[in-house]
Amino acid sequence: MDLSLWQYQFRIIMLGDSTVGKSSLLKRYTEDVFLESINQTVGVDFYVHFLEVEPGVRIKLQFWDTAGQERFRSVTRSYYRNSVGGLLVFDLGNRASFEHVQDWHAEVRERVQPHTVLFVLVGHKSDREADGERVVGREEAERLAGQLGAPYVEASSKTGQSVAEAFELLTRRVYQGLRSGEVQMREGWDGIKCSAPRAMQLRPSQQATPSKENKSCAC
Ligand SMILES: Nc1nc2c(ncn2[C@@H]2O[C@H](COP(=O)(O)OP(=O)(O)OP(=O)(O)O)[C@@H](O)[C@H]2O)c(=O)[nH]1
Ligand SMILES: [Mg+2]
Repeated sequence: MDLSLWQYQFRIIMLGDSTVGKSSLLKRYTEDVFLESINQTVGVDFYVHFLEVEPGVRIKLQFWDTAGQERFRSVTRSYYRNSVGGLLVFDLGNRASFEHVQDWHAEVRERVQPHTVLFVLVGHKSDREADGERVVGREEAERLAGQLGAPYVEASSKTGQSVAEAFELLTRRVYQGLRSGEVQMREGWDGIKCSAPRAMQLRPSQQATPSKENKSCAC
């Protein structure tokens, strides 16, 4: 498979308190590994992954893995504006990380104006439930997700449970948002980019009748 072929690039930002497992989620999703001992993120790290959202439509996902620690906030904030998707992560065994989700959400929403960011809420480290370490219930997490207008997924990077589901849900949500006009490509904003020539290589039928989203490509 030629990974250089993609039609859309989505920039996705990882959000949540330090130690909730943002980097671990990305490592599991992009490399299928889990590390008990993993370095704290310093500033922002960068990951890439490709996903086919429907036959012939390949998305390049560019992930910005932000440091949850407050001392890096001035650096991480500068990445909010050019994101189209956000994975809001909390630890099911850490009440404070759940209570801070609304702050992360509000801060990103405020800074990304006038653009739109679509979110998925992730209750992470679901494997800890087996050890009686869950302190956030599914119902209250679903309630919060409802208030934020985001789907909710419980996942574990340790076991791999629902990790791909969380990322794919967010990617499909952005893709649907793009098709429906909920999110739009704009000059001077890097949340979404497109690669029209490659789209034509992948879907020759679109050369004759370009789809709505290809027509609006700025590239
Ligand atoms: N039990 C369990 N532990 C996890 C899971 N995911 C991550 N961890 C552990 O949680 C700790 C923190 O994980 P990180 O991925 O570094 O957390 P982070 O959110 O990236 O932290 P910052 O970079 O400081 O913002 C590490 O010790 C991981 O091994 C999981 O699904 N289950
Ligand atoms: Mg990290």
